Amino acid sequence: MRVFDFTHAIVREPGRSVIDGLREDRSATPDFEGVRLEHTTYIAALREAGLTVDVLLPLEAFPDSIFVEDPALVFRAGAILLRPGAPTRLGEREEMRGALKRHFEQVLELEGDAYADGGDVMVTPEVVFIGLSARTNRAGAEALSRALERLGRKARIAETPKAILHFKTAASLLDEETVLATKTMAESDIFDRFKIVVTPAGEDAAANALRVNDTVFVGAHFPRTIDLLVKAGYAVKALPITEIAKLDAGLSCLSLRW
Ligand code: CIR
Repeated sequence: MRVFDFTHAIVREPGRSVIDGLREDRSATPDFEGVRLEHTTYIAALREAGLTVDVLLPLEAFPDSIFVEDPALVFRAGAILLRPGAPTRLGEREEMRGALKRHFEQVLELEGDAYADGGDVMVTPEVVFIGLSARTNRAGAEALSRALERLGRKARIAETPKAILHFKTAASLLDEETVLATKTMAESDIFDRFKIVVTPAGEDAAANALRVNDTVFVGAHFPRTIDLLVKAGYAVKALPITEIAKLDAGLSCLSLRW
């Protein structure tokens, strides 16, 4: 099985509080109905790709809790409960525990007071990249490396370029040997063993794409990236993500997949 072959996913419906989620740019408020519609469309795309989706109930107390990828990391062999780096998101960890216990026999935990967000973790066939960021500190990355080892995965800690929220804000896996990455990420030596498709100018945010089985999910508002990927032979599913993008998020962080 390839690292992007999945049969299951966990998502969480947005609560009304989602519009109060963390975001750098306070100028445009996301529209709740818009977020909900984009989220519903995303779930439908996962199902269409063949996944069984466990939809968790909204959590009004945690505006960012639709981004289920940040408090946990899952593999077929087991799950890891993380410690999100944003103080307002740390409580999402406990809210995820029950769902992980339901689906996985083995649930490991990031211990101590270190922190790591799933958005900083990119699983590739050989290694699992852990990007250091404002949300993932070195102690968190090291604790996560040890947990990954217990699940039979080798970790590689990397620097996330400055001003990028999460490692996967700027890169995603397209296939076993190719990544989609922003120019900045492509120019670092992080992906020296990969072929790199660079996001076209003005479409940096398209790098937060998501390979699910034979399909690559890409934001529908990135026509040049879509064109590039289609020409390269990928089966692309264009998904609306403009309201959710106002919350500094993309397509990978909306689900946990295994
Ligand atoms: C946050 O700042 O935590 C949320 N508003 C967005 C999180 C997006 N997650 C991700 O990129 N992995």
